[in-house]
Amino acid sequence: MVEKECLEEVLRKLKVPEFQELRKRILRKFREPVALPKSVKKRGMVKSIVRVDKIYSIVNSELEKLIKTLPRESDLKPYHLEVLKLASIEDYRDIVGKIRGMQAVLRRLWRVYRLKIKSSVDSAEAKRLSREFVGRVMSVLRRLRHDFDRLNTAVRELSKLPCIEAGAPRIVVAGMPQVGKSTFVRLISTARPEVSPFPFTTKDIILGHLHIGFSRIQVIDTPGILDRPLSKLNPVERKAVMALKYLADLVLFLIDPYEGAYYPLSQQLNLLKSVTEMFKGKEVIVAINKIDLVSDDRLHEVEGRIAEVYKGRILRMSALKKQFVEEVLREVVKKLGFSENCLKSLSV
Ligand SMILES: Nc1nc2c(ncn2[C@@H]2O[C@H](COP(=O)(O)OP(=O)(O)OP(=O)(O)O)[C@@H](O)[C@H]2O)c(=O)[nH]1
Ligand SMILES: [Mg+2]
Repeated sequence: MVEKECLEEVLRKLKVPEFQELRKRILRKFREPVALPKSVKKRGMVKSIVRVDKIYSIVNSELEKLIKTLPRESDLKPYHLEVLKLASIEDYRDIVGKIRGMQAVLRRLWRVYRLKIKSSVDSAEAKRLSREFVGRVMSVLRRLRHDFDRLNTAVRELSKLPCIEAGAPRIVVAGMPQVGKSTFVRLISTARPEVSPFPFTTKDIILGHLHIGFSRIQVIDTPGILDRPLSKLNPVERKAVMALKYLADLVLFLIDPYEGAYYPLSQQLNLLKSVTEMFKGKEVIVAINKIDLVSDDRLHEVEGRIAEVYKGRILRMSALKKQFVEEVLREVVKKLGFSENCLKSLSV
């Protein structure tokens, strides 16, 4: 069976026309010589009609492609709308509607000018009318210029999202920057997010799969979130919040216990508290990562501090050294409701 492409994949291939580029194409086409069979009469008038038809066909096919490919707002999932909002596009439906409207305006113009040219008195008038037609088309496109730019932003932002399946369970890996989210996701799933010693290495939502028996779990890497009020978060951090809110069946929250961590434990715990409060209905698993960097005493101290804000079981691992990663996975898989049998097939 051929798998249907997801919306994001379709959008990755879509090119929103750019006004200047379209303008150049139209002018080039308009200047191209028109070859007609010898038998054709009223050659000047026919050439003008051919030119008008060609211009209309270029513009109409661009608009048609857009209208056919762009999803309706009602087909977008809440997380798509959230991503558009983060890109300051809250009027997606209006933009697409405007393009549809302009397509109809262009069709009318084309019909009117064809008739006018057909009833022109001589080839000079036909030529003047075909020029006028191009001018009117340009002015319609110029009015759409800003909408094309915003649509381009919308398409780019939406196509950065991975193809999320509705059926397969999803875990979202979250935490402050640099706690090792991407290292963990790389290790346990098919995703290959970049890992580096600098905060905000991950700037987008990244999806990987973890195969267990015949099932697959969607593992989602997110950008780090800083400990600050929601209204102060930047658009990159807000993508992580969006993933937590809309995509997570289960949240795996990672903590860096190292005294010299990029962000102090107190801030990490504030964030953990905010996340559990903000997403009350969601199951959250907490794992201390980078245990290879700290002593047992420090580990106990960190566990004690976490327990002040989180009541569940606290796991430990080192994603870099591949220590106890399997234990974390077991907890994840168990919480997602997989059977003990499935757990047997897990290995890191
Ligand atoms: N010692 C040690 N280092 C680790 C471990 N896990 C990750 N690191 C290192 O921590 C740094 C950050 O790792 P990332 O996986 O990029 O962290 P992240 O949470 O995805 O960071 P952002 O994308 O910036 O939010 C890298 O230098 C990793 O090699 C671990 O278990 N032990
Ligand atoms: Mg990362």
